[in-house]
Order: sequence, then C-alpha cells, then structure tokens
Amino acid sequence: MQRLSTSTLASLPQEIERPAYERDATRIGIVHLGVGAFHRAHQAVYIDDVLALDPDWAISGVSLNSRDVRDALAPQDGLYTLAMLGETPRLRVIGALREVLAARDEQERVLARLADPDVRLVTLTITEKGYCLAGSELDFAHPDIAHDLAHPDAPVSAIGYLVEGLRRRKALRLPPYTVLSCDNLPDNGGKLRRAVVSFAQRLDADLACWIAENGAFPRTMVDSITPATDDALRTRVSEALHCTDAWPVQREAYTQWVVEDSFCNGRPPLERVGVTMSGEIAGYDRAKLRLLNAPHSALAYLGSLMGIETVAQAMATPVLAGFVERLMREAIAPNVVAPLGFDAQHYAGAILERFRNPAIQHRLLQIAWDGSQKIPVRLLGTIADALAAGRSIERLCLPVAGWLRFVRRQANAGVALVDPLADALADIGRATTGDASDVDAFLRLDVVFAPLSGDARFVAALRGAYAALGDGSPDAVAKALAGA
Ligand code: CS2
Repeated sequence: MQRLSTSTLASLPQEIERPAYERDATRIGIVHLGVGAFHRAHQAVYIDDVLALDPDWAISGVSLNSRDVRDALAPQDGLYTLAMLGETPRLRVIGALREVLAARDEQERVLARLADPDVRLVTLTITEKGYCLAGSELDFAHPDIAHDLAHPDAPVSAIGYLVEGLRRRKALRLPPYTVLSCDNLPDNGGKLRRAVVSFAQRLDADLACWIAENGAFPRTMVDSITPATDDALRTRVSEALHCTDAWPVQREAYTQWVVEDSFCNGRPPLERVGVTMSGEIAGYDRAKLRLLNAPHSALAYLGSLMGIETVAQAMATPVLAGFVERLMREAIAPNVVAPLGFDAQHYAGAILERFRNPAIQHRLLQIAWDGSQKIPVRLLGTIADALAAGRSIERLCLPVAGWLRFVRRQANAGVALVDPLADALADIGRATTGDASDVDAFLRLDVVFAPLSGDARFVAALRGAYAALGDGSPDAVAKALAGA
C-alpha cells in the first residue's frame, strides 16, 4: 500500500476531507513546540481552517524530546489524518504542518525558525511538566533549566528555546513573537510570561525588559478529548484512505478554544474559524480544569483501582458515575467562580455526556499519567478554595486519596509510573503499609502538596479518604464511593 503524502493526496477517496487551500502557497508563520496528538487533533485543525482564509500561518511543528513524530510525518510531507468520533465519524487529512522538526537533531533549524521574520506566533503543548515550574514560578533547580542557563545558545527546554529565539530577534531588531500556551494550566499565559522573563533576567536584564515590554503571552483554554492513537485507528484509516498513515490522530467531535485577544505581532483570524476570542478568560480555564480535568483524574485513579479500562466503561459503572456526578455538581461547582453568563451545572451536564460517549475508547491509564503535575492544578486548588469558604472537602479528597492508592498499587506491582516524580513516588509507594499513616509520607512531597499539607483539616480529610478506600480493592473502592 502507498503512503499518505503530497503525491497521494489527490487520489484519496472522495469522502475523505482534505486541505481546502494550496499547501505550496502557504508560509510558515507559527512555530509549535510539542507536536503531539493533542496539538494535531486540536490547534492544527483550527489552523487548517485558517489557511483557507489566510496563507501566512502554516505551522512548523517541533518535538523537543522525541524523534517519533518527525520520523512518522516527514515522509508524509507533514500530512496526517484526523478521525472525528462523532455520530457520523469523519476522516479529514490535515495539511497545516508544513514542516516537522526534531529539536535534538535539528537545533539550529529550530532556532533559525524562531528568528524568522515570517514567524509571529509560537504556540506550545508541552504538558504541565514541560514548563519546569515549582508552584507557579520557574524552578531554577530543574536540570533542564540549569543546563539552559549554562548553555543558552544550545537549549533543551521550551523556556530555553523561547528565550534564545527572542534574544536572536532582539539582536536582529525584529519584533518578538507572541507566545501562546495551549496547556491545561490555570493562568497558563501568566505562568509562561513569568517563567520566560525570569529566565531571561538571569542572562541579560535588557533582554528581560524588552520581552516584558514588547512580548505577549495570552491565556488560553483548550478542550477536546483526544485518546491516544492505537492500532485500531491505524487500520481504520488505512482501509478508508487506501494508503497508510504512520500516525493518524483521533478526537471527539466537540472542540473548544478560548484565547485572550492580546497578541504583539499580528495573529491568525482565529475568530473566523470557531475560536472564542475573549478579553478575560480567567474563568474559563479554571472552570475547565476543575469541572472536566479533575473529574477525569478522579475516574482515572478510582476507576483503575476498580479494574476499569476506559472512561466510557467507568461512566457505565453506576457507583463510580454517580460519585463523579456528585463530585462535580455538589463539591466542585460551588467552588468555580464562573465567567459571566456561564452556568456551571449546565457545563457539568454537557461534560458528563461527553464522558459517556461510547464511540471513544479513552484509556484511564492515559489520563493517570503525570499525577504529580495534574493533582495540584485540578484538585488541590478547589480544596484550598473550599477550605477558605468553610465548605466541606471530604468528597474532594477521595480522588486525591485514589491517586495515592493507585501509586501504592503500581509501586508494589513493580509497574513503572509515567510521571516526572516516578522514582520518588515509587519509593514512597513501596514503603507504604496500607493504613492512614501512609498519607504523611506523600504529604512531604512539597512540589505537590505545599502549602495545603500544613492545613490540619486537609491532612485529616485526606487520611480519612485514604482509610475509606480500604485496601484499594475494587470492592472496597466501590463501597467508599457508594457512601460518598
Ligand atoms: C485528560 C485531558 O489526559 C488527561 O489528563 O484529562 O487530556 C483531557 O482529555 C483534555 O484536557 C480535554 O480537553
């Protein structure tokens, strides 16, 4: 079978959607760091629509760590297939990625792109850990940040690349690019601005000033459920296309992108392709993290303990689905400060419907990754707000305790965790005994639990929730959920 590429594009079956513009006539105007499945299923699709209106915003996709996406997509001229898992499934070939670079092999090309006057926007999906933060500020003790401060012209971190790119632009008397974080972090733009400016400050105070005065770091909220690519998808796509695609991606039909409208160097006509441009997005990002991502993590840990594999299966398990709905509507929603006109209960209902979608095989273990990065921004902020408002936190602590039980189980089974703190977590997990005092060892992980670990009400509630989960077996978890 032939491979998807520019030369096979024209001969794809009629029903396969494809770029509605001349790819050769487009120019690269965006560098994207972290060209994983989420970017390719979400932002790149919006940009594919933009390119039919304005050819200046094609994407140079950069992988900072791996070579896999470059190796899969370079032979396909950057083309790949998106499967949209709605009522009538659709397949669409996306052409927005005009180039895919692996930074480890092509560092100078990446830096040259960042200093290219045509590039006016740099976007990121590097996941929570890619920001190298401790709390809300840049972690100068992080090995990648220490490396990049010592070798600023040969960076490895996203922050190092952004700053070296901006340094080159300043030297060339070019305007800066807008830097747009598309990750699930509250105040993602604000955090990224502080990380970039504080890193630059250590190298060159003038550069830091120039970035602070002329740069832009809009906040965003991104949303579309994107299960990892599996063999079933590869097979389905190659059968439909009559040619192979080494790395198709899939997502639910629903998609949302809210972007703060503060760019420093022009921007794509995003409002014409379904993006909500907003002056104030603070409410949206928090509502999404708290009402979608937090319940997702709850399903991931509690469901995995119960031996369940996917989100839809978890939602078909009444005791778990019932708990998650109560968690959202009664424990989380009262702590969400809603943007104007936003109805948290309606939003929660729509999310539950999306979770129930049986057409999507979204594996709980995928969502369980990187718990140490996700738990603080998804759950602990709500707990802190609930404590401050004098509301109860018992139910909110159950998914956090579920994470601890999950870590204990994986560590004792010798299953490696996918988490930047995997080693520390495995050490703690292996030393646990199963009773509530286990919680104290986890609470010493300051990067996760500070400052809440100093609150006696939180410590007591987390111990209580951990004890309620019994031995973490499916029966014990089901019993705890039924009573919560
Ligand atoms: C999920 C998210 O993997 C996870 O942690 O909670 O990727 C989630 O599917 C997206 O944020 C939905 O927009």
